[in-house]
Amino acid sequence: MSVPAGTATTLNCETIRADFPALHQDVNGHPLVYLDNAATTQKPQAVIDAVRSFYEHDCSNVHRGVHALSQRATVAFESSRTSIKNFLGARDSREIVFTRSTTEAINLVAHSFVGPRLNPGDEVLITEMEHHSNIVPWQLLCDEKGASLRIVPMTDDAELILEEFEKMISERTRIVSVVHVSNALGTVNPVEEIIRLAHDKGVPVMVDGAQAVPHMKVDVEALDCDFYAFSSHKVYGPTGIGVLFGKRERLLKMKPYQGGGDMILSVSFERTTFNEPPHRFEAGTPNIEGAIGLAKALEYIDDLGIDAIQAHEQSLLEHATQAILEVPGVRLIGAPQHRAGALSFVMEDIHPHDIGTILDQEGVAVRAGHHCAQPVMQHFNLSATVRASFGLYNRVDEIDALVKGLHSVREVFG
Ligand code: C6P
Repeated sequence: MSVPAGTATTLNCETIRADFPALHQDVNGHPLVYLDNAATTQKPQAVIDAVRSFYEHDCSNVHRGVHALSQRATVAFESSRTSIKNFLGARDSREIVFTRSTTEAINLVAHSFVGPRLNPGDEVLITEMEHHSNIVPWQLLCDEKGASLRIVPMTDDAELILEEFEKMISERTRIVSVVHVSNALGTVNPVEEIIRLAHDKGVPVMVDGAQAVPHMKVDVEALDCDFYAFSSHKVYGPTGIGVLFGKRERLLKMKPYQGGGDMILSVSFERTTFNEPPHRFEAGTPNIEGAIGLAKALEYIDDLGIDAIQAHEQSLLEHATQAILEVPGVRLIGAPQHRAGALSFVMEDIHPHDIGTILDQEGVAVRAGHHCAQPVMQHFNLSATVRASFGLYNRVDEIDALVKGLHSVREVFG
């Protein structure tokens, strides 16, 4: 596939789909309809080839060897960091830390930035629509430090209540950590405004961008966030690698996350001195092929144009919203003004797991469960929902297959 950078206004799904080998298979006798992109995305051939090429030609450790393979691996690894810096609109590639995932990025900030600054009685402010990855690390830290975790509520439409947020930021707040796009609801949060309000009170902000980066332009400089995290596997890249953007002045003042090779300048039994960021936070041999594959995935997105991807996915969401609601007994969860990537719904008297199982019989892959966001489920008094989540390769006829599957569910359950 070759589309000149930034020129695409609509996506040619057929050309794109040809790039994704895993999409071309039958599941339970039906062509696969993959609508579980919020859990993880399929990978284009270019990403698979980049990972494979590393193992076939350049396989070596980074930052350690003087030999040719190690130098090639180091150049490829570090130029991936530069690609990610450009993709996120960061100023400096030293602001890009490779992690295992969004989860690890949040844990890193909790441990190395907030932990040393958190005292008994201090507060960490998150929201009611967080993924467990943006709840539990803060809970652990608050318990350890005698601090409080405070929760910004949301409405039944699944929108954050900003007036409450404003009231809850206090002189005790040490960080605001907020999800950019909710994985369980699809709500796009007004993070620009949240960051501005927090900064007005001198409070740093961490953004969980796991579900935003695949669906919209993210510019960390324009957002002015202090930290931003995302996972490669949700943006068509390999699993096992994620990214933490951190403002340089913040990273410079942070203590290491883990100890080991590559994060040090010198070690003796008496004293160890630490490397500069980002290496200070990357102990041990990194996921080299993951970084290379991720850079390739971001290049793939850039070639299509993130605006074209967003427009395509928005039209899928609009179609899905209308079509699903026409199925008797279906109720969508939340009605936010801005939604991206995912829709959650329930069907009267039918458990989401049963819906997911019957859809799978028709080749339709969705997620059924609490989506690692149990407080969201509690808000709506539910134990689970069905979630359909979309990616750049999905087509309108796949939504029609989902809707047909939902009619089958009704028939099975009378
Ligand atoms: N959500 C989902 O099906 P990791 O596992 O570290 O790559 O991503 C964690 C994470 C953090 N924040 C948000 C908003 C997320 O959606 C996720 C992952 C997947 O919704 C798997 S639970």
